[in-house]
Amino acid sequence: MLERVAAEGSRKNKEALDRLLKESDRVFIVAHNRPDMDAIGSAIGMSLICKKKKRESYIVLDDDFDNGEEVASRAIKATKGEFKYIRAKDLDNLLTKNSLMIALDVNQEPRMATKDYLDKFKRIYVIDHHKTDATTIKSNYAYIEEGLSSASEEITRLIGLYGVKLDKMHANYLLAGIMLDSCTLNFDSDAMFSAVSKLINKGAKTSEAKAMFRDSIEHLNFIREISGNAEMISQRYAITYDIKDPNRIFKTEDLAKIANDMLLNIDAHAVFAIGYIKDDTLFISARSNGLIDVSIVMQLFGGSGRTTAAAAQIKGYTIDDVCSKLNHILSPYMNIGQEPQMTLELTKESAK
Ligand SMILES: [Mn+2]
Repeated sequence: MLERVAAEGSRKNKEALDRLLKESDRVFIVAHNRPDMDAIGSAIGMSLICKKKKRESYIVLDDDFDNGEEVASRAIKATKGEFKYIRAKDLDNLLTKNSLMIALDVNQEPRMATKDYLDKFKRIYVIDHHKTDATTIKSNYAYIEEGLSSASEEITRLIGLYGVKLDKMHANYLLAGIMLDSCTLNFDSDAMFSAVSKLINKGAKTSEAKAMFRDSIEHLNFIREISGNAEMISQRYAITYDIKDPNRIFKTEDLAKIANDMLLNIDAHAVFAIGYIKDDTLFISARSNGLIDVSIVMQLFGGSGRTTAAAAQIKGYTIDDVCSKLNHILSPYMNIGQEPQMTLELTKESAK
């Protein structure tokens, strides 16, 4: 996104936030369930804005938050004394008549810890970069823009507009959020780099943000092994799962890492990493180079995401079922010798 366009968006976002904050006494910030570093980085940034505007704010976590990204769990533990992290059930005691809910890095109701309390909020404000669908929350104000690298990028601009003092650690969390969702700054956006530059100016370091995600060599080898077992289909897309132990239970963040590794190292338009995350629940992590809209493919499995990164959680299927369904969905668009269509026009029909 061009910086000029982003700046105009941020100005409007600030205006709307100012208005909603003025009408509200408490703020409840919610990111997506099983948060990642973009979710937590942007939630921390928004808490700092609320502090500056003298509004009491809480970050609402889902009961499964510890099964999100490890680096996000570590950030939550490290900042427990500084920000008020609560669970959805705490809303029973804390909600006021004039509470404001702020959803960051999420727009779909089922992915929010506050989903059972939505009718209790008179005001809802959303900033996100995922696609919308039928489950998108109704809000008073929403800025949902796929041109954003991350929610953290937008919050970084808002922090600038509000004149919030950022310390080095907070700047590093926001930078880590941007780096996660931009595939380590692999996102050609003038506006993103200028947000990154602001964070570096506050003491953030790309090396330190990168180090938050660092893995042990054993774990890295494991990721590489599953990624390296990928099967290439029609010379266009690649699918992988744990061939040796198909019933293995994965962390969703590991399936994301496997998919990222595949996209980086395999000459494919789209990649899919499949594995169980519970005994009866499969997870697909999908990535693409932009020529195939994987969010549409994941929607056919009940999932969601962005053009280049999406995921789905599925019950009642085997890995074989998922593979053949993927092949069925994608094969018409994969004729060798032709470029795949920029955007797949898929309907529920094509998933059958
Ligand atoms: Mn994000």
